[in-house]
Formats: sequence, C-alpha cells, structure tokens
Amino acid sequence: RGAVWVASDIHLGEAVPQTARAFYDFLDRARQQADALVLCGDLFDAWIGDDHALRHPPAWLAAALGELAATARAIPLWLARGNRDFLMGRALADALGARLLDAPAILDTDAGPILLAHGDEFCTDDLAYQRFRRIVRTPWVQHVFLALPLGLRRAIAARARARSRLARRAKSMAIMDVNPAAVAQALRAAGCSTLIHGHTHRPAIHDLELDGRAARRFVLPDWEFDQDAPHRGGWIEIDAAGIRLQRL
Ligand code: OKV
Ligand code: MN
Repeated sequence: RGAVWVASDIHLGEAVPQTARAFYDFLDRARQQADALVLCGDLFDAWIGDDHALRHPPAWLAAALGELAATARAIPLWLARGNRDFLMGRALADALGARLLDAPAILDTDAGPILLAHGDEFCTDDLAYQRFRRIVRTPWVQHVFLALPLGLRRAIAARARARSRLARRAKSMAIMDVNPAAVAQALRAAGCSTLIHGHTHRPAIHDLELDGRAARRFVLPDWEFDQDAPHRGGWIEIDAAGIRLQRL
C-alpha cells in the first residue's frame, strides 16, 4: 500500500554502463519517493545461478548488488523473475534483503487489485520460445544446470544467447507480442481488470474489453540504451490517484 513503483527489463549486464547509471538514479529516486518497489523481471540480462553472482561478482555486478541492497534497506524491494533471470533465487534475495515475488501475482494496491506478470507467458504465438521456456522451467532441469561447474554453465548460456539472437531475427513483430486471448485468460483467472507486464519492450496503455467490462493492460518499457533509442527506460507508479506510466 502507499506508492508502489514497478519497473522491469533493465537487462543489467557487463557492458551497459549507461543503463546502469540511469537505473541507479531511478533507485535513488524510488528510495525517496516510493513506499515499495517491484522489479518485475529481467533485471539482469542473464542469470546462471545465485552462487556465481554472490561468490565472485565482477565489478559491474557488485555495484548493482550494492545499489539494490541499499534500496532494500530503505523500502520493501520485491523481485520477480523474468525470462532471462528466471534462475534468480532465495540466496540472492536474502543477500539483498529483498523478497521474491512469484509472478503472476495479484498486487493489492491503493488503485485496486492489479495482476502483475513479466509478460513472456503471454507470448504464446512464439512456439519455439514457449518450448525453451517449458524446458528451462522444469525443476529437475534447473537442478542439473545449477549443479554444473560455472565454466560449463557460462558456455551453455553463451550458446543459448547466440542461438536466440539468430532466431529473433527470423521472427515477426506479431509473433513476439502478447497473444490477446492469453492476456484475457490470465485476467479472467485472476479476477482482475488491470494487468501490468513488461517483456515486449513496447511501452503502452491498452484499453481492452473483457467479458463486456473495461480492462487495461499497462506495458512497461525496457531500459536498454543504444544509439537509435537513447531515451528508453521508465516505470509505473501506483497510488490512490491511479496508475501512471512514467518515462525517463
Ligand atoms: C536466459 C534466454 C539465455 C530467452 C539452461 C537449464 C539447459 C537454465 C539454463 C541457460 C541460459 C539462463 C539459464 C538465458 C534466457 C537465453 C537465450 C534465450 C529467449 C538450461 C536451466 F540448457 F541446461 F537446459 N539457462 N541462461 N533466452 O544466459 O541467462 O529468454 S541465460
Ligand atoms: Mn523479458
């Protein structure tokens, strides 16, 4: 309750100092102005296990963990997993003083109940991705992966990312967007008329009709800076006055 801020798809990684700086400024602002912060998936561009991150963090990751921990000391910080950092676990949350949010989750906010999800689960037209998702979300598969030595995990991750980059180029924009029926079904199952998600990198507010009633779908922006799109990033503010999409 109070002012809840939601962001997703920051995609922190080794070589994105601009993104990191913009995000740390945002965390600082959230510490001052929000009553809670929810990071709704893809905080990190890749995650191959809490152990590697916590034991030998490279400099960029140590900096990120420090900023997140400082935020969690100031306000409740909730972390939901995305399609890239789905291996974030309890050890990471504990180290940060954050809480894991099992998405999809229903947030009880001053603007009413809101269904919160990363969004990849709604991209049901992308059959190849859904197949990948089913495999890597299987508990025993994750168990085996996490038991592998770090070097092997890194190599598998690098291969998976290279393959994914190639596959994306062949996919249409429509395939990589949410499927309206999957969205409707999730809202219906949750008994909500508001959905917030990220993942598609297409920030917008969509007015929908769900079983004859008005509903809304808020899409969070991603934070990946590049030459073509230098002004990305943003978040959603939720309070008694409503739900607002804020851009950097
Ligand atoms: C995350 C995505 C790479 C998309 C692999 C089991 C396997 C986990 C994993 C490896 C990859 C996460 C953990 C990464 C997301 C990609 C490429 C495409 C579309 C297994 C459990 F292989 F043994 F089955 N992985 N990494 N992708 O590099 O962070 O979301 S990752
Ligand atoms: Mn995503």
